[in-house]
Amino acid sequence: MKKILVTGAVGQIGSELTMLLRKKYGNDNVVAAGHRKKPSEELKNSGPFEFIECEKYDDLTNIVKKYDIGTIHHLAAILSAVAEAHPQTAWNVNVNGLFNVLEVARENNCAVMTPSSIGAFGPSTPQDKTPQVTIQRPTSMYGVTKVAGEILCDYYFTRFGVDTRGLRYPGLISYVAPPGGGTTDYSVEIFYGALENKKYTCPLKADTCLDMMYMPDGIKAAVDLMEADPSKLKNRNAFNVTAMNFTPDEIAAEIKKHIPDFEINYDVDLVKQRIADSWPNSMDDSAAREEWGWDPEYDLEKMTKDMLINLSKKLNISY
Ligand code: AKB
Repeated sequence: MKKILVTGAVGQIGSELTMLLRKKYGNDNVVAAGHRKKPSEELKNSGPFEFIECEKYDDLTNIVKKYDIGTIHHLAAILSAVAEAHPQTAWNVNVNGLFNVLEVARENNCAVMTPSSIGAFGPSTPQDKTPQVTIQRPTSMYGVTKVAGEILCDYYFTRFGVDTRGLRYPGLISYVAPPGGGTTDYSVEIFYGALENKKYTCPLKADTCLDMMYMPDGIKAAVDLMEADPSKLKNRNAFNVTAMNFTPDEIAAEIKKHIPDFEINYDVDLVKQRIADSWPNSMDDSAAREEWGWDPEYDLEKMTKDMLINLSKKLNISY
């Protein structure tokens, strides 16, 4: 079989997606690529690992040829809060990096999966049950790069026939690798706070409602989308996918069911709040359900239970 390359393999999605792909398709068939961050022993030792910069054509093309890559899961990206602080870097990594990946994919006949995000929407988008196809005028740099990426992927499909596919992820929650600089990071940090200190100071207002997803559903979505029958895909590059939506107050109440003396308080980060306020409260993911059978397993209750069990084991804390 042609091999799979995962860029951003040391990141929040990449570290778990790589291991799932290795389990499914064989360790040697999945090449993990990181930028600077040290890979975990598990990631490094279970299959091929390479350091690359996706913005560098030679780095990418050499790896694709060396391993005879047929599919690229391109996850290397800068998240929303960091992108707001470093807009040029965000454009370079999120857009120029993707452009390079698409060009190398075109030359080597690879399929490409790349995530978009709820960040691709803005204040003029309908905020509730946001439709699959709607107004996209984001006001964050992250959103600008995500819309550009969606359109670039559409272009490579219609103009060159590259098999591009993508997902608009909501906030992703995981106990394995920490998120790095997103607006939705609070939904992971809150579990560390609850277990380590029985308290957490949230950077978003108590009633900020956002879509979220537990990582097992997130990585399953990427695999399922790439396995979907292409003739059924009408939307292709940016499927709305969600599994739950909640406010900081609501997730705190769910955690309290397991840790009754947990306390949440608020110290609003204006940059993150402005970004969160421009994103939908909830997305309509019926196109993903209809076109390739998207059906998440975890809701708020099930995710919270599983996060606490697994994170407490990882941190060696009982609750
Ligand atoms: C972020 O907060 O930047 C990401 C996202 C929703 O795309 N988690």
